[in-house]
Amino acid sequence: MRDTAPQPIHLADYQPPPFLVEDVALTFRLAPTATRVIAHIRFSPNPLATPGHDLRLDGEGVKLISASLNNTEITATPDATGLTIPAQDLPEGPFDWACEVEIAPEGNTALEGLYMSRGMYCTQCEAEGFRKITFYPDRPDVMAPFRVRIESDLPILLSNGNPASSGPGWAEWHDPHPKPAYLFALVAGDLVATTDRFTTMGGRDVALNIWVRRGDEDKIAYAMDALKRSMLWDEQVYGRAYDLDVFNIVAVDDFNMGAMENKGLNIFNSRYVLASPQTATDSDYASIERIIAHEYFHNWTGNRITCRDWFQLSLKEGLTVFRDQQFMGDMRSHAVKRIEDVLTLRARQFREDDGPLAHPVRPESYVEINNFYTATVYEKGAELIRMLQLLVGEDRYRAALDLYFIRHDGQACTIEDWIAVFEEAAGRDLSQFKRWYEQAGTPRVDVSDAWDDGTYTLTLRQHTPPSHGQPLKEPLVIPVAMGLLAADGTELLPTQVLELDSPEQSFSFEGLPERPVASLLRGFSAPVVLNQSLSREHRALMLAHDTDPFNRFEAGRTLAREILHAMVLEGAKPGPDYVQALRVMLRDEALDPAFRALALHIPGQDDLAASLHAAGHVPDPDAIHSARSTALRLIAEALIDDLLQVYESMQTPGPYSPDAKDAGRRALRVQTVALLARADQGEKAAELFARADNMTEQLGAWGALLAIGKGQQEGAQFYRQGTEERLVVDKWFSAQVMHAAPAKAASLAQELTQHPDFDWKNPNRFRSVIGALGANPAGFHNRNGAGYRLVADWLIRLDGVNPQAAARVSTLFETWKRYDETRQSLIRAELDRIMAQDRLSRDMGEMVGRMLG
Ligand code: 0A1
Ligand code: ZN
Repeated sequence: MRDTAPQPIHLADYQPPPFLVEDVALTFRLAPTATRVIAHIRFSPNPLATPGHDLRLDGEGVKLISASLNNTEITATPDATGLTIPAQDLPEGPFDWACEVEIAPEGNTALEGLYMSRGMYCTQCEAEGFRKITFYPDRPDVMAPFRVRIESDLPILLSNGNPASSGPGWAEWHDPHPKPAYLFALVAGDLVATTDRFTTMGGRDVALNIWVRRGDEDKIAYAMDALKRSMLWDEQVYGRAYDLDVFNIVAVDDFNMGAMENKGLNIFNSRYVLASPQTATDSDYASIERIIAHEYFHNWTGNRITCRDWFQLSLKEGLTVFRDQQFMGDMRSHAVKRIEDVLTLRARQFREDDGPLAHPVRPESYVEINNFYTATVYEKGAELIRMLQLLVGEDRYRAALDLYFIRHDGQACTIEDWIAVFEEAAGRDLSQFKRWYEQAGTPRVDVSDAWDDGTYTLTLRQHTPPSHGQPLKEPLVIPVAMGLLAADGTELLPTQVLELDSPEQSFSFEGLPERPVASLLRGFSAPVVLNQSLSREHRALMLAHDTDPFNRFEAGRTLAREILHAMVLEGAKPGPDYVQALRVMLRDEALDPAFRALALHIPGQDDLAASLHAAGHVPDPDAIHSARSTALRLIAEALIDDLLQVYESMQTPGPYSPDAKDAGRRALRVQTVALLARADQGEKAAELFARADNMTEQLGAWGALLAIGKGQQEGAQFYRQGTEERLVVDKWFSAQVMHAAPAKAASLAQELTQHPDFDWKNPNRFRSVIGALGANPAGFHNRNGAGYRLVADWLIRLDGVNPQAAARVSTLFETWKRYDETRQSLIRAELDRIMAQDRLSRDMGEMVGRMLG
């Protein structure tokens, strides 16, 4: 255990930086074990700060070789987190600081700062990685233009901004746009580019380059296409154009997160760039499209306008996620995209918000900021913006954004700045709305209704459960989009938005011909749990007739959840009415196949564990797993002819195309083949596996076989064809673990960690085994505790080399308090064991400490 727990940092303690940076010039002499970094920085006192401060520069793991002030050499003695030049040693007014440091990228396994990935140099500076490169005021409200010179024998040398000049063994870059250090990037390697061009609406001719390792050039066409569509979309929808002459994207194999929006030089986890029909699934293609767009959109929401401090992270992330969701809806289907986004929100953010790691969209304190790149900051943050748009209307939303871009370009901003542009553009007070940023936890909205002679009255009550440090919550402004349906399915009242802003409120609708069924929270208009008790007939009515596609989906999902609860708790069986409703949906050719595929998915194990817990039960992962398996078998047996027919009809003629239309057909095909396997029709999946010319169908078919205890032969073939493809081998690992039978999952995962291809220091590979075990809840939570032990062993091991990646995976334990006493004590023992480690990282210490509460 560590002697002293690291101290939290509080939003309330924010102080403006005492010194601003006018200009930065960096020279890198690259060498794997001894890279030299020479920095020349011009500082000036910040007029907004009190005078007389020491100069404090952050720096971690950097060896100081020499330093000077205004060209006079000085001696400075760094401590563990940086160095201080006392105020009395500083010249009056602006001054030049220079220093030379040495760093060792080869030994940097944390993948933060400057590191190496298979012979290539690469950086990751968000959130606080720049301090591992040189001494610097490493905070987002210090923005400066950068000049960078790279010296190396490697052929390709890249940094932010525009190329300035180059010669044999060196290259210089200039980024004229002032930026915080977290957006700094450098790449050097033997890379090849595919180049394209884009002309902005202002007439700027931009070179677009996607850099990959030799051999991967054939896998970037889709990413390039997505980039060009993103650039055009941001001009057309937000009026935002690109602002440099080049836009570089680099794919790197070792990367902690998905991708990074460094100015003019986006760096991507290769799994979100590289795609061919044989190596990537349709959902990989969709992720590539989304993440390419996300990083590109950051150029305005994040880079041109950045965050004042890390508490404001959702200012850039929530907004950019909202923008990428809008983009994906425009590119594909709004209805399907909304359903997928809500499923992700519930699976990740509601899970977080209901457990010990709950925190507000704008947290008030943190120990390690890297632990706050969460579903709450990202996905719930995006939901807040969606609600703002709904509350003020699309035109005023756009006016607010225009004002935001004009007023704050080049600044480091806060959530207050953001709310203010909405208040001005919409002419309304949003102080109550701001609570959404400040209160953790998912609000509950309980519904009751009454009918009296033509008048229908809806009563809505809201409450948000207590969370760590926030025992009492204030009422929020909750936009509830709703409509009313008649018993025959016709719409009596089209969608309108109710604003629920008190603990309890009633809304009356007069002059109705009959008692209606209320279709509430259409489009999932607010990130809340809606408790509306409806009969099965009414849910079936909504499933068949609601004009809102989200609520149609939701009605089916809620029905399925209720049936599964009854199966888990009472051993019930799915009734014929539910099966018939599924059949109608499955056969409805007017419906988008992608929508039908989603509607056929029954709630997953974790969804059921959460919902059973919310209903006051202690979830039993074994019972959930077996109820789901039984439900899938019974549904499949009852629908076998329909499934066979739809399976055949969903073939995609012609060569593979990742577009939404074909992807939707494949999704339905894979979904039907997986159900057929449950009804003893595994040969269909085997056949599909053998014939498939694309990864979506191949992996879908293999997964269907694995889920019924088959697929050995297919697994061997899958591995053989993928040996040279790291991203395919990741899938080979994860599919086996995810689909393993509960009693065998942990031992299989354990066995796979001994496989020669289990390169555990590579974050993607680590997650493909250890993370995948968490995606097999009955396996992970097996009563013998083997899953818990294995995960804890590996978290401890990874924490020693890559704390950030390890801390993220530790969230597998975040739901531990839902479970029975035996499981809780097994998990507690593992969390205690992690906590007792000698050299526990700050990242892991904070996560486990919060989970232990
Ligand atoms: N800003 C990036 C994600 C990112 C965040 C943190 C990182 O290291 C701690 C790396 C990347 C994005 O939103 O895409
Ligand atoms: Zn982002």
